Amino acid sequence: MQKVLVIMGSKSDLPVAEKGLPLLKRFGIEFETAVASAHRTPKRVEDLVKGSDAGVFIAIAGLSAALPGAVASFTCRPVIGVPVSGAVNLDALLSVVQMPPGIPVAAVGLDRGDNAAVLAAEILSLADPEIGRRLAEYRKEQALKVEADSEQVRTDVGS
Ligand code: RP5
Repeated sequence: MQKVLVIMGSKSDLPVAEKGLPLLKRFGIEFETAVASAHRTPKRVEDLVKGSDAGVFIAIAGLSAALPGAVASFTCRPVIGVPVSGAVNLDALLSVVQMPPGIPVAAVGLDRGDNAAVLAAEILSLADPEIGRRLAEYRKEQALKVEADSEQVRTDVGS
């Protein structure tokens, strides 16, 4: 079950999803995408989740951002919620974080579709060493970038 279902509350959330999709590909994780609204198409959300064999769900939404919680209500598998930024920001962030007892959503930061993909990979790596190997490689690259940036800054400021 090394699959991720990425659900967006609206097509306008796609740029946030697109931060994570290349990472899922890189980690060798199969994914499907869908648009479904917690408020406008609740039955569609239910059907998508109940009909999915994904091991992890990523739910992306802004404004009242009910989608991650709605997805979690239909599954016992892990749900990662990505709040989408807007005019207010705290609305979506708090909505994703403030789940009631017993139905958690793993919230990442505003617009952090990339971190949602990495977290999904971390969860799936527990049962798949190849995903773990690719994750370790990715993390090493990130560390090397920081070191290269540090060297660049040192050169730029001349000390
Ligand atoms: C969009 O409305 C937002 O980005 C969000 O994903 C969506 C929320 O819609 P509902 O699920 O509340 O209908 O503009």
